[in-house]
Amino acid sequence: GPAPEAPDQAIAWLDSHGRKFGHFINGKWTKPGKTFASDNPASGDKLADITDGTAEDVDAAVKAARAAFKSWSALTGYERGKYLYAIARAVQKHSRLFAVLESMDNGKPIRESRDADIPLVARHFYHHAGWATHLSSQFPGAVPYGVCGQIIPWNFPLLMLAWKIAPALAAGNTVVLKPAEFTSLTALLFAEICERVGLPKGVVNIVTGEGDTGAAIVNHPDIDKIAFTGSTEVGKIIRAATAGSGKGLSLELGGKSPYIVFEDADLDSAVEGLVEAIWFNQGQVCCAGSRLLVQESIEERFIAKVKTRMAKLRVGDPLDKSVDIGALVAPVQVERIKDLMKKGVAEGAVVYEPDGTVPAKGCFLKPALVTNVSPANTLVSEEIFGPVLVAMSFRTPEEAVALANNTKYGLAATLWSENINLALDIAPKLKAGVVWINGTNNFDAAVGFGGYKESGYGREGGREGMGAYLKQSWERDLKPAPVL
Ligand code: TXE
Repeated sequence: GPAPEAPDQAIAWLDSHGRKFGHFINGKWTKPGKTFASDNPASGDKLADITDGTAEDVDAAVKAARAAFKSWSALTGYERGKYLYAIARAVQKHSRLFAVLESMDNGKPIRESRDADIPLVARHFYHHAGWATHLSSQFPGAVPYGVCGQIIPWNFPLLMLAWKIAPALAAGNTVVLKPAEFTSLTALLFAEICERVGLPKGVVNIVTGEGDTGAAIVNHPDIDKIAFTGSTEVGKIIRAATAGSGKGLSLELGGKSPYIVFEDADLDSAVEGLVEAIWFNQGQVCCAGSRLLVQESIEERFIAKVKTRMAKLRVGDPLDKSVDIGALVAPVQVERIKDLMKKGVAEGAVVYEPDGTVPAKGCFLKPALVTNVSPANTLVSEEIFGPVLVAMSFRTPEEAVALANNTKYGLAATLWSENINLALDIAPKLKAGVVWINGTNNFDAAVGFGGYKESGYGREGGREGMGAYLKQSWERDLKPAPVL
């Protein structure tokens, strides 16, 4: 096969920072403070030391963002759009470095960071550069919020940054963003991109840190809007913490999305879709198709096909271009998944894993298929966030809908059928923010993404996502009418 992607360029970049990073505040790098280690989950080796942001660091970043807001929001959309185009081009120019660094930091296969994550990042900035130019015609009277606090997870580090920063900047907001503690590196490289394209200082501020740093952002009195992607547990804390504060809020949280295969589906395509749905990014995807619901009449045949396909999935070095499943993000996530599996098995679940080995060192898990479960099983009800597919069967379309909606989440759903009448009948009955038919995990900057129920609220992408960073004309603070 082809030689693995070389890490040299990423290592040279880390070395150029002495492998120790401060924050990026007001266009400058701060001196590193108290730090924690960021490791490569495939090897366990330390990549860099990252500063654990304090409340004072967050305050400095908010002050910088507040000061920058005045002139940034006063630019025309066209002028802001030019910066977003410049960022998009710079991401493309350095896409190899970004992809390798992302795979080293997060553990995802290079094929995914190279072909999915980084191109989608560039796409998101291009798309929102276009929005910036058209704001006054598309959202007449709307104004930006001000300073946005943005907290993101570790599963798509740079892509989640793009989802947050691109619309915020297009609208004229300034931002304080905290990457997840496991994966700060591409956000820090992104800060350097902002420097290089000459983005005015204070428009983008990156503060690294753990949960406490995130909480300091959420609770800062001079932040106007919070955008969070992460666990439902933390989402609930943030919702409570911001209630009554007047801050805008959007939450993109967990999921347990159904993947429904009807008896008339193109089974081979449905199997390929399933690989994408649950084994993309080691299953660490909020909208992962983690609950297979297969019609009883084809259950045996379909499960056999899935097992055959699973045996062909290659688990290993994320920088190896032929690897399908890389490393999970951190040992704590591997332990979390193993604990859930133990619980599920104790409740009666049967686990299939293909033969073969995975690297002894590093955060690797084989793909797994869980059967013999009822809706009450932990593995059916809880988000596993790993390479674990849970399968159940149904007899009628009505039963498929009932099973699909029997969850506290509602982020995404997938259905496969060659019968367009059936597909169009079922799709609107699924309580999910996005429904894919005969395809899965299709993302586009032009389409809103977000959840129902405990998967959160608010949309990112599309017109709704753009509007989420603008105060609409009817929300603006009304000045009292002058007394004549
Ligand atoms: O998430 P956290 P964790 C789910 C998934 C995963 C589980 C745990 O099931 O196994 O959550 O992951 C910051 N105030 N998802 O513990 O803690 C934190 O520093 C403010 C699904 O890593 O929610 C990080 O930047 N911020 C999800 C971000 O929140 C706080 C993606 C997410 O971390 C905070 C990630 C606090 N009190 C996990 N505590 C998805 N929807 O894709 C932590 N943070």
